[in-house]
Amino acid sequence: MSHECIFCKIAEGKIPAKIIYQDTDIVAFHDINPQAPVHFLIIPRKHLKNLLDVKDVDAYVLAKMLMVASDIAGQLNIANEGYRVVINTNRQAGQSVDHLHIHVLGGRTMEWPPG
Ligand code: DGP
Repeated sequence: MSHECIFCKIAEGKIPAKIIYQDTDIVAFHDINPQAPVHFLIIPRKHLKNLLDVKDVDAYVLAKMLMVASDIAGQLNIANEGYRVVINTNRQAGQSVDHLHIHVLGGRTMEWPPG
């Protein structure tokens, strides 16, 4: 864990978040600044900065994050119409929190390519 990391603190329950799902590996919670009618994040409990930090040992957790994203998308009724999964990696891509997270967005039409 990183003492200064806001997502580590959310994972540890030290700061509040609207938690959707959690288990021993991952936590899913609603984004504080939603960019779509449904916008939630999924993080590993393990502090990884971003995709560039992921090693073989993390593959199971990364796959679980993606599968849980689909499960929650179904529960929140965005799966059939469509949802987008985004992993911003480093600053130019828009990463502002240095703890690996996947964004899941849905409930509106989205542009492609993104801006
Ligand atoms: P990114 O820009 O890809 O690093 O996305 C970070 C996201 O995290 C951004 O959409 C806002 C969200 N966020 C930042 N701080 C908090 C927080 O304290 N709680 C919650 N729920 N979301 C946060």
